[in-house]
Amino acid sequence: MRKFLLVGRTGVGKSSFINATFGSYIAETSEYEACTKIVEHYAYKSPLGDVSLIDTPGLAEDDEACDEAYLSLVRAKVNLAQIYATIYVTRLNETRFSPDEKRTLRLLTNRLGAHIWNRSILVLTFAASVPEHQQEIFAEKRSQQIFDFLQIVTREQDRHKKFQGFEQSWLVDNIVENWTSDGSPILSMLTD
Ligand SMILES: Nc1nc2c(ncn2[C@@H]2O[C@H](COP(=O)(O)OP(=O)(O)OP(=O)(O)O)[C@@H](O)[C@H]2O)c(=O)[nH]1
Ligand SMILES: [Mg+2]
Repeated sequence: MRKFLLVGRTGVGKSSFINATFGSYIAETSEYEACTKIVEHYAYKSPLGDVSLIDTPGLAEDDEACDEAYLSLVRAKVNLAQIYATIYVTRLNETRFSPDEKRTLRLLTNRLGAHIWNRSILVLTFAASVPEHQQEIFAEKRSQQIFDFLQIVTREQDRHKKFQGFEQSWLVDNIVENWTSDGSPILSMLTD
């Protein structure tokens, strides 16, 4: 069973991504308030093999103490050595690289370990909120900012093991139906 750990700030669409993958509402989501408070494993049988998607509480909801508590919970509930890949979820339709996002990336690296990025996927949500002709350029900008910052924070931890880049990067919209005809991108991670 391949296990995927979903992480990112509050409200970016981690739980919604799970629902979109399963095609049903199993992970609670919320428009107006930080929603997921626990770490939950969702198992999924696909024609290509079994998958587990692990939902986690969003970071940057409140102060750093809150983030620390959530990350302790992740460490207690998840065997990180068994994670096949980390899925970092963030919104495509943000035009600034926010201090919240930097703090989130730094805390994830410091508290869970730089190795969580060894096999990692970037999921850019709210894609349909960006005009089609700008999606490519937004995606490039967002991933470059995140890549550059992760190189810095991983090098701080161990200068020989700096971030090598995301294995894949997916543009998704969890809410706008039929946004892509390709089905769940998770399936592409099961075929090798
Ligand atoms: N338009 C659009 N809305 C989305 C998308 N993904 C999530 N949303 C909406 O954004 C809000 C937050 O989504 P959640 O899935 O609860 O976000 P989360 O990352 O799980 O948040 P926490 O549990 O607080 O960490 C909900 O109202 C979703 O319907 C997307 O791709 N497009
Ligand atoms: Mg959630």
